[in-house]
Amino acid sequence: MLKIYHVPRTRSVRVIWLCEELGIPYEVESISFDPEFRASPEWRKMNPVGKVPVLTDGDLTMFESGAMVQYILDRYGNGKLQPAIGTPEHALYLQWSWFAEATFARPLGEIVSHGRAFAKTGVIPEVVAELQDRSHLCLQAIDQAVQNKDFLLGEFSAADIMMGYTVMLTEMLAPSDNCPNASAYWARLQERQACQKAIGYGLK
Ligand SMILES: N[C@@H](CCC(=O)N[C@@H](CS)C(=O)NCC(=O)O)C(=O)O
Repeated sequence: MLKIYHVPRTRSVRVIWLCEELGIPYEVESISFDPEFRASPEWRKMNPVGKVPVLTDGDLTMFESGAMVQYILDRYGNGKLQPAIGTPEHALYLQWSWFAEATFARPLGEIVSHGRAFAKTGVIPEVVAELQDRSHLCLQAIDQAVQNKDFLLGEFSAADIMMGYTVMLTEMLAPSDNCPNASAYWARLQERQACQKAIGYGLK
């Protein structure tokens, strides 16, 4: 049985969302996001850098949300939510999935880290603005990509789950009114029951 170690509003949302879309069984263990817990030897054994999420499947323990998504698809997905491996469509599926975490989420994560590092003295507005600019460039890429289609590949795929979470982070950390197609895309994603369930999981 898949077990997802979850904190609301974190990247474990992606993993719950995927399991819901696929209709496969999973268990959720809600964990603390306190830095003390994440620094504990117990948690570091699960995630060596003390982040969230973690996925276990029997003896397998994984960190990195995108890798979890790919593992679940390949092992339990029966070909759903990703194009056939080795096709140009799969290449684009990989591109958008990686872009969501490696390029787009990066400046957003830095905004959080900067806020934490400068919590006492106050953030440096120029630094935050530069990071937000980099996020907006990524959002513009999404705005263009979904100009004439509902989802990144046309049909809904797991790349939209990867991207949906990052767009949600953008809304929280670098909101922009200048990307109407991206906003409509995010609204479309939020209409999905699986998305609603994942985002709401564990929220009071
Ligand atoms: N690339 C990692 C990023 C993990 C990550 O940054 N998780 C956040 C929550 S969504 C976290 O644990 N932040 C706490 C910290 O960085 O101290 C993944 O996709 O799993």
